[in-house]
Amino acid sequence: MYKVSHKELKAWVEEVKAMCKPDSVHWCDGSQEEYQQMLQVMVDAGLGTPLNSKKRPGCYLFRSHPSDVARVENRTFIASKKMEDAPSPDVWVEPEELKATMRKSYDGCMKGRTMYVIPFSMGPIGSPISKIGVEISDSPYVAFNMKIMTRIGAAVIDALGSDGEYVRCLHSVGSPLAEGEKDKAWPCAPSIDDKYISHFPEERMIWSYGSGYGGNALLGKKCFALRIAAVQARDEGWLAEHMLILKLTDPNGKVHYVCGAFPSACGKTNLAMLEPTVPGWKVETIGDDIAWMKFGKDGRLYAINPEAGFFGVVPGTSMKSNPNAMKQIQTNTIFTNVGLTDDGDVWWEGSGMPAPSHLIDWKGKDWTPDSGELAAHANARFTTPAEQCPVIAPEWEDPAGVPISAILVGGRRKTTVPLVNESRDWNHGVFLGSIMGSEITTAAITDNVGQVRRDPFAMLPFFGYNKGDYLQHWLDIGKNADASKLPKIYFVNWFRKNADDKFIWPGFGENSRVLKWIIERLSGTGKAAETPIGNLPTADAIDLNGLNLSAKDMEELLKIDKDEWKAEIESIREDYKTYGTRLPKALADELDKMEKRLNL
Ligand code: SAT
Ligand code: MN
Repeated sequence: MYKVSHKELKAWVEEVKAMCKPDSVHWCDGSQEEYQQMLQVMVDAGLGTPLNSKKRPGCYLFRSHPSDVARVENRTFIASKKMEDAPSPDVWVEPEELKATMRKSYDGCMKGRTMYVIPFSMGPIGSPISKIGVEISDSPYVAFNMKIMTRIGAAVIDALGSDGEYVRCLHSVGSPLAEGEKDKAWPCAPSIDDKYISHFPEERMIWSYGSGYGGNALLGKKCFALRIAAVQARDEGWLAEHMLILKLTDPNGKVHYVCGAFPSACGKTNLAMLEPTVPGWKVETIGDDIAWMKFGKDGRLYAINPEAGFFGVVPGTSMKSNPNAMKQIQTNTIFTNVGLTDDGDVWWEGSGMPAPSHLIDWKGKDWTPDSGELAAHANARFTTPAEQCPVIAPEWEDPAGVPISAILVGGRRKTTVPLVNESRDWNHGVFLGSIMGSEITTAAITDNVGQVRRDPFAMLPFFGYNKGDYLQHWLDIGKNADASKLPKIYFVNWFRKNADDKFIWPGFGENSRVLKWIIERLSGTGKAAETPIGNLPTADAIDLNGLNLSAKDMEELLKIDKDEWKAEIESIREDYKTYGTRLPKALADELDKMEKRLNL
C-alpha cells in the first residue's frame, strides 16, 4: 500500500466506509498484477469467463443482468442548487433531498463486499488539461474496467499530493451480501426505481447506486468527463465535449487534427479509426468519444482525449465497418454481453463472421441461429486499451494536447441536410451544432420527413447544466478568442437517402473524401459556393476518383430543398422554445438570418 498524504481524501474514504459498511477496503495501486487479481476474483467466483487464450489472449467475457444493460437516462439526475441551472426540470432534484434519499440506500450497501478506492486521472497524469477523480466502488468489474479506461493508482495519488483537487465519485451496485450468502452473477439493485445516477455539479461530486453497467458505473466517462467536466469547463473557460479526435496527414506530410460530435449510431468510433480510401491520406486516432479542449499560449484550441481506453459497441463491428477495432479487440479486452462460442471465442451480430451452429448467448442460455433471439445484446461492449489501437497516433498522450483545426458536427438525416456544410463563422457554427440531431427511426414511420430528435453537439444525455447556458458558453469561447485561430465548424451528414430509400453516400472509409475537402478549405484551395445555409462544396469539389458516384447523386447529396428547409426551420423554432429564456440571442438571430437568406 502506498502512502496517502491527502487528509481530506482519507477522511472522505472513512466517511464512506462508515456509511456503506464494506467487509474490507482496497486502495488500487494500478499495477498489472492487481488488474489480474481483480479479474481472477470474479473468474473464481464463476462471474466471468476467460476466453480461449490462443484465439483471444488476455480477454474475458462478462454477462450483466438483463435489467442492467445500458445507461439509465430516466434515473440520471443533476442536483444543482437551483432548478434553472439543471439541463431540464425533469432531471433536477434538490441536492440535500437527493442525498438524504440516497444515504438510506447507501447505508450498509457494501456489506459482504470489498470497497475499492480507485484514484484516477482523466488525461495524461500531470497534463495541464487533465483532472483527477477518485471512485469508490464495491464492484471489482468497475475497478478493472477503470484500469483500462483511465489511468489509475499510485501515480495519481502522487499527483494529487496533500491537497490536490479531485472529483468525488461514489458507486455501489446496491446489493449487500448477508453472512455466507453467495454472490449473484451480476449484482445490481433489483428495480429501476432503486437506481440513481446523481450529479452534484457545484460540489464536483457523483453518487451512483444500483447499476454496474457502463456509464452508470464507470464514473470517469460520461458522469465526470462530460457532465461534471462541462461545469468545470464553463467556470474555467474551456470545453468538455462528446467528440472523437482524429489526426489526418495529407500527401505532403502536413498534419491536421479534427474533432467530431455525433449522436449514437452514427459511426463515431468507426470514423475515429477510419481507413481512408483517398490515396496518400492517412488517418490516426487520438480519441473515440470525449475531447477536452483548452486554449494554448498561441491562442489555438488544444484537445486531449481524457480516456485511456475505448468502451465501444460490439454488434456491427466487423472487418468492413472497423478493421482497426477488430484487431484492437483481439487481445487484453473485456467483452460484456456478447455470445460465447463452443471453442471459447466470442461472436456477435454484424461481425461478418459466420454464425456458429451453437453458442451461449448473452443471457447465458443455449443459442442456435434458429433461436430467434440475439446472441449479443445490442449494447454489448468491449473495453480495450487505446494503446492497442493499430492506428493510435504516437502523440495521443501528449500532455499538451493537439491543436484542433476543424470540428465536425452531424447526425443521421435522410433528407434536408447536405453531405457537408461549412459554417460561415463561429456563431453560425455553434448554431449548426445546436440544430444537429437524428431522425427517430421507428419501423412504423414511412413518412419522408421523420421526426427529428435534436441533440446539440451530441450532448443531450450529457449536459451537466442548463442547455441554453451551455450553448452560450460555446458562443463566449468564440467571443473571447482570436477568430482566425479558432477551429472551423462543419455540419456533415453521411446518411442522406434517395427516392428509393437507399443511402446515397457510401460512408465508412469514403468519408475521407469529405475530410480531404475540409482540409483543402482550411488551406484555401477547396472550392465552395456560398448558399443560404452555409458554404457547400461545388459539384466538382469533392474528390470522387475511383468512386462510383454519379453527378446526379452528388447533386442530390448537396441539394437544398426549400420545402424541406421550411419544415426544418419550423421544427428548429419548436425546439428552441424548450430553452425558454436561456436561449442565447445570437442563436435566435442566426435562425432568423438563415430564414431570411432562404427567402422562403
Ligand atoms: O455506457 S456509456 O455511457 O459509457 C457509453 C454510451 O452509452 O455512450
Ligand atoms: Mn459516447
